[in-house]
Amino acid sequence: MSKIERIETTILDIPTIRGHVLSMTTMMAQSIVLVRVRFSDGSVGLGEGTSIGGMSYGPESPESIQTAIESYITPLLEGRDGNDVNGAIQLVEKAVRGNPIARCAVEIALWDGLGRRLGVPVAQLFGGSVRRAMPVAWTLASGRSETDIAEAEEMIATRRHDIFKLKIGKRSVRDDLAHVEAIARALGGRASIRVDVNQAWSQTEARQGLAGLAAIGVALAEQPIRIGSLAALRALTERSDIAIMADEQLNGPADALAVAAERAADVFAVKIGQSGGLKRASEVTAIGEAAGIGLYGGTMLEAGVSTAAALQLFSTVARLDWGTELFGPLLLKDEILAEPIRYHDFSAHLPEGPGIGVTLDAEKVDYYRRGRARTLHAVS
Ligand code: MUC
Ligand code: MG
Repeated sequence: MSKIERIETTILDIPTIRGHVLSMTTMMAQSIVLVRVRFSDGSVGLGEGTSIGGMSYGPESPESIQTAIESYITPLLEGRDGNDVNGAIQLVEKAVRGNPIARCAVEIALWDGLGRRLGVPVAQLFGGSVRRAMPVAWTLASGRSETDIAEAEEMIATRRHDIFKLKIGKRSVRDDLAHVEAIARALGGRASIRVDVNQAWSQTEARQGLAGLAAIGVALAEQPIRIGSLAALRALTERSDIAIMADEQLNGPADALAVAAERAADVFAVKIGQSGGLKRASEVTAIGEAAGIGLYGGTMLEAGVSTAAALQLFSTVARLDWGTELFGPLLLKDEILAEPIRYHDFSAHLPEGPGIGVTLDAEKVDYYRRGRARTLHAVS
């Protein structure tokens, strides 16, 4: 038996390559809660959890993720059989309500440790991968149409992305439609254009906005209205000419079942963090598949560890109708993996090797560690 000996957490603060403008916040950096689970046989499992814009996107923050893990999850798991991942999930779910990102960060590390000890990728623990590469969207969110167009052109030219998600909802519907139209016209059918409103629209704004987006030729709108009323989301989905995707609305299998039962959305943004771990995210995909709802591999703008874990899971899903947006590491100014995840030919590629298939660059981790005393050298 390989026991869980110790669980360690570290917060890293890494600048983004540019301001990432969402309806509720502008991100200049991403804070990553890195988890290391140390097992009695010497093996180590890696995990990661991120929120977006502190607490502005959802109820968890980097600090709450760290506290939930250190004060509530770790005492439950230390000394337990490291191979009993399902037992750990059940124990944690019973004692820790909510906090899906914190639970997921630890669960990733447990699957990673198990895969490493068995010498198999995590995908194999979920039945095996059916694809090694997945289409990957890029989010255009500089806040300026011209900059977004230039960014998209570069992504298409370098064959990195041809699916673009535009962040809207901060400005008026009219201004947002002009912005989306400018980008769609510039790219002229060479890319799939989608939008994410991040809950910003009222029901009336959503009706107007969705009609305008359909006229422009946008393929999909993500979370147009605030979460809570499935009846309201369903009313929009029923009359919309473009696909409606549920994102913030989905916090695990029970929410997925409720959305599916109401036919409140056409597509699920499946996020391993928001779902409360790989296991529950796989159940969300199963509910979506059974209900005939389209699937999309979503992100919380995670760095390489959680992105690799998500790739492992999404590689096992039968239909990924809308591809993925697992571009998180590319939004960061620096890479914390020893070997970065590969992005080319409009796809993210599944890392090779046991567990989630990635290792850390120890120096980078140390450099971005929160609270680390940075030595400033005077320039003469
Ligand atoms: C979200 O709302 O989907 C995913 C991509 C991105 O740019 O923001 C996130 C969060
Ligand atoms: Mg979203």
